[in-house]
Formats: sequence, C-alpha cells, structure tokens
Amino acid sequence: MKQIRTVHDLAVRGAVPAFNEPLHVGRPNLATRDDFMRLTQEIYERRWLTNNGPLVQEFESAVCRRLGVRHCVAMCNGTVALEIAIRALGLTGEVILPSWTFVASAHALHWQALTPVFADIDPSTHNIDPDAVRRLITPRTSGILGVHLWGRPAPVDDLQSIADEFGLQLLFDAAHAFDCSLGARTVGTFGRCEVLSFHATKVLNSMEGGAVVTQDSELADAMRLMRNFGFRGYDDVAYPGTNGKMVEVCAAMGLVNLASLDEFVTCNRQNYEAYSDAFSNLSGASVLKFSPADRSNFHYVVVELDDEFAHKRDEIVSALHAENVLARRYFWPGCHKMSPYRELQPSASLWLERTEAVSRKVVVLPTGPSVSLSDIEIISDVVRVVLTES
Ligand code: T4K
Repeated sequence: MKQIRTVHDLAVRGAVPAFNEPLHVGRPNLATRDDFMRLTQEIYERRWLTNNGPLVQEFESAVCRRLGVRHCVAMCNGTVALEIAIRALGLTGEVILPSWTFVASAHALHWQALTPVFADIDPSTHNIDPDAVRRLITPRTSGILGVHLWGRPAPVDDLQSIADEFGLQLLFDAAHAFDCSLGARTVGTFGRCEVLSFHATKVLNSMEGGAVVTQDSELADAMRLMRNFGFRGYDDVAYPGTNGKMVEVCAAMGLVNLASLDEFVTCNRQNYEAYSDAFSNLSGASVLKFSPADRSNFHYVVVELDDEFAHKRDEIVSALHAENVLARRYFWPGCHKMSPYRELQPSASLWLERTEAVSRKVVVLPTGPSVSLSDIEIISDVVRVVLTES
C-alpha cells in the first residue's frame, strides 16, 4: 500500500493507486459463513422458502428483543416497508419529510400517490428542523416522515408535539438507525411506527430486507395483511395488498448478522474514532459528531468541509476514487433537485438553503470490518493533501 504524503503521490497525478482493490462505502458486514450455511441447509431440508416461514418469524422476534419493541413486520426491502407503513397509516395529500435523505424516502410517498413536501434541516445535526416543518403545514398535510439520518435520531419529541398539535401522523425512516438510541430510548419505539432497512449496505443486512416496527398491535396486523396480498386465510382476501414478504434465506442472513452486530459496531466505532483523530489535526474538514448521550452504530463516517473549502469537495472525491477509495457524496444534491421532484416543486430551493449548503460539502468515507486503521491513515492523507495543496 502506498502512503500519500504530497500532491505528487496522488494517483490523479499519474501515480499508482494506493489500493489495488476498491474500498467501498457500504461494503456488507458479514458474520461467519458456517452459521449462514447451516441455516440455508435447514431451509433446503424444510422446503419452506418464503410466506412467513420459521426463520422470518425468528428474525422478527430477535429484532423485537434487540430494540425492545412489541411488533416487527419483516418485508422484502425498506422501500416497500415504507410504502406499506404509509398506506397502513392512511396518509393522504401531503407528507412533510427532509430532502436531505436517500431518495427512497420520497419515492415511497410518491408511489403511494402522495406529495412529498421537503423541509429544511438543522445543519448541525443534518436532521429535519421542526420549525421548518411547522412552516410547511397546510390543510392537505396528513403526516410527517422523519428520518434518523446517519443513525442520529431526528428531533422526535418536537416532531411528536407538532404531530399532536396539528393531528398529523408521525412515522420515521430508521433505515440508518438500527440499534441507535436517543438517550436511553432505542430507535424503533418513536412515532406510530419506524421503518428499517436491512439492505446489503446497512449495518445489519439480510441481503435485501426491511421491516416496520411498532408498538401498535392493530397497525402491525394491518401491515401483515398488506404484505401478503391482503390474505386473512385461504381464499379470504380482506385488503388489496401487495407482495412485501421477506424470504427465508434473507431472514437467515439477518439472523446470523444480528448475532454479530456488536462486533460490527465495535469495529465501526474504532474506525470512526481513527477518522475523527486524523481529521482533528486537519484544518478545513471535520467528521460529523454523534452525541455521547446517544448510542450510535457509527455506520456512516460523514466528513463535512468548512464553507471556505466546499469548492474542494468534488476534487477530494475524484482524488479518493483515483486511489480506489470509492467515497460517496451521499445524499447530494438532495431529493428536491432530483428530476421527479425538481419538476414537482421547482421553487423548493427557496426554502431549502441549509440543505443545499450541506449537500455541497459532504463526503462519506468507507468503514466497517473491511477497512483497516492503516487504510484510514492513507484515506485521511489523501483528503489532507487535496485540502492543503493547490
Ligand atoms: N431510506 C433511507 C434513508 C435509505 O438510506 C435507504 C437505503 C432506504 C430508505 C431504502 O431501503 P432499501 O429499500 O434499500 O432497503 C445504497 C443502497 O442500495 C440503499 O439501500 C441505501 N439506502 C443507500 C444509502 O445506499 P446506492 O445506490 O448508493 O447503492 P450502490 O449500488 O452504489 O452500492 C453502494 C456501495 O456498496 C458500492 O460502492 C458497492 C457496495 N456494495 C453494494 C452491494 C449491494 C458491495 O460492496 N456489496 C454489495 O452487495 O444505494
């Protein structure tokens, strides 16, 4: 591995890349192969592959125990889980959410024929700003979709107060926040329900997968109907449902990875601290901090450039890519600037100033068990060189 000390060492200048193999943001966390193989062997022997199989039920129970939540309804992915949650809550008209999120949060609303209305964020947390939410409420608003971005809990209490005051439904996109907490309160228990993603790139993966977790038994029953075509029993269809079921092999992956989750988080934490140390000596960029009062899964290492260095963001990403470090500009440029929503709300930039400012200065760096402490040293060096040399 090549150390990067000066601008002449950078692969963008024609030198050899620092890494032979790419380092990805979102490289899957994987538990030992043997446990997964044992469960897949059992799936073969049982010949039960999907439709609320025993491993899906076991996975749902394990998630409930881990999060301290009453119901977990496992689904084929987080996006379908969002759509089913939105539908089960009976949302209509407009739903307020941040633009600063993965575009699936907005798509899920759009696919349910709702209008996503984008609210600005608090730049210090990257999460939705409750005052901005208030300003966007109209007679057509039926709900608020909060997002716990990067695993950092959204301002759940303020959002709940607004929801109560205006009679709105409140749900959360908790795709990033498995096993995170706000103080002593674990994510999974906020709002009417919370939506998880177990995509390959998430801290806990089931290859593809998602779930809605809730304390509300009626809501959970409704979502169980919806994810299985609305079947209440043989021949008895109670609702025009969809196919949102999780398959057994995904539940197997989810179960074995859940058993190793603490190891993944410990590794993420070490990497996060190493990045934070490296960037603490660097002027122009810092690693987004988590509150020590909360529990984090440290799954995203988000570097934010100071305003006067924002113009270097794309140069940093190009330099990292040239070294085979596939850093990401998540979630640039914000949902409201992506084509389907740009046309729906052409003037959204007027009230999303802070979203746009943040979107221009963020770089997300690789972490997880496939990234070593010496990799982090080199990655940080690349950023330092681009920031300090012109
Ligand atoms: N809400 C939020 C806030 C979300 O972040 C997401 C998903 C959702 C809702 C929806 O949940 P799901 O329906 O996905 O369950 C990736 C993921 O596909 C997406 O799940 C995730 N958020 C998003 C943040 O990241 P892309 O378009 O960036 O994926 P892609 O293909 O570029 O992969 C990311 C990196 O991971 C690449 O460098 C390659 C690496 N990778 C990926 C896969 C799939 C691997 O090394 N191995 C793999 O198996 O969206």
